[in-house]
Amino acid sequence: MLLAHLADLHLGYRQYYRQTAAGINQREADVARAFARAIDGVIAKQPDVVVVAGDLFHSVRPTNQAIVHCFRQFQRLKEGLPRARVVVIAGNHDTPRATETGTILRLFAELGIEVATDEADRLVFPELDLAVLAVPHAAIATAERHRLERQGPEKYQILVVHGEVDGLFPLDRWWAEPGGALLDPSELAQGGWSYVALGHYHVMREVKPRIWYSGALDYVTPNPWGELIEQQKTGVTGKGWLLVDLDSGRVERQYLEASRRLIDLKAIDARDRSAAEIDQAIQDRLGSVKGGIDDQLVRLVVHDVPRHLARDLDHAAIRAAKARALHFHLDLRRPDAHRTIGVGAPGPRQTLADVVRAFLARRPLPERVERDRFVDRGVGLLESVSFEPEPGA
Ligand SMILES: [Mn+2]
Repeated sequence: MLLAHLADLHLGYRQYYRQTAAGINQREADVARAFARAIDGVIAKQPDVVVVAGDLFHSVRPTNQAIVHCFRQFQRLKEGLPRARVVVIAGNHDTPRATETGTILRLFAELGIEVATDEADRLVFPELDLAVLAVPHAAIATAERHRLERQGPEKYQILVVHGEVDGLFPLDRWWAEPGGALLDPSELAQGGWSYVALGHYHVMREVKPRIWYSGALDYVTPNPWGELIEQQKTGVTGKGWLLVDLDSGRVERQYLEASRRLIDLKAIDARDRSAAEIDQAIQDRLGSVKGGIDDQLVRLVVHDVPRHLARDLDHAAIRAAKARALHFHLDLRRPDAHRTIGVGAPGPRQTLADVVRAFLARRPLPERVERDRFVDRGVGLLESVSFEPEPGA
């Protein structure tokens, strides 16, 4: 019995300014293509059941273009796998704050897909001896929810749920997706499941045997560089979906061909260097990329760049690099950005990050929000924004 596990498609996601010849945001087109490639791969493997663990769309009100694309891909899936069961749940990105807003996901029920948007739904497929407990974000985000454990006599019991497994996300998790419901890993492990298909964490990851995040199909968080670091920690080499043998518990990673590369260049230390030397170091780094930076996503961090040196850099050369790459993020960091100061410590040379940290440390919070994580995310978001001085400014 084979299961295909996908999650976090984020169709309609847009980033950067470049458009395709057809006038579509280039990254939105990449994300759409990744889904089409995943559907090709799923059809080729002929699974008995396909689950999509939330965040089909990046927003509650996706564009018509994203809806049509999603509909066509599911239609291809149903035509390619006429006997397979397909189960979809809503993630936090698919779930409207107000219930009267409604959700577009129900549209896909027209194709014979099982869709859970508000409440947990226990779906039984007798011909497969299979039960799927589909738990959308709205059903897990409430305080009074049912325990997630298997019921009934079916041999194969699958849980599909969208949320954050407590303790799994890295401490420097500010790049990760906010807004997920918390899941207790021991509850998942003790539920008696044949397999737990998780959504929300965008990097492929085994939580425990038979409990997995498939990750997203492309880099669709505001800061993909943190995802690269996470991938390296766990030996993951890209984005894709999972093919699961429910009998043996064997999980095969199905990597997708990426539309473009994500290149995080080795950081430069600008201390005691002149503007010309920094310029040279930047060009050396860019020149070291095999195959070139054209149409790729590139980041280069330069530490210890005082404001006056940043102004004196060769901005024409930097602009040229930005024009070649799909996105070139030259992240110039000022010397004092490194300094760490205790929470709330006053001082004449507080950085902006210090001020924000001190403010967030005092801000009243709802009881359920953990202060340290809240503060780290706020400061992380601030620090993810580089300063890129205008020439002559
Ligand atoms: Mn997501």
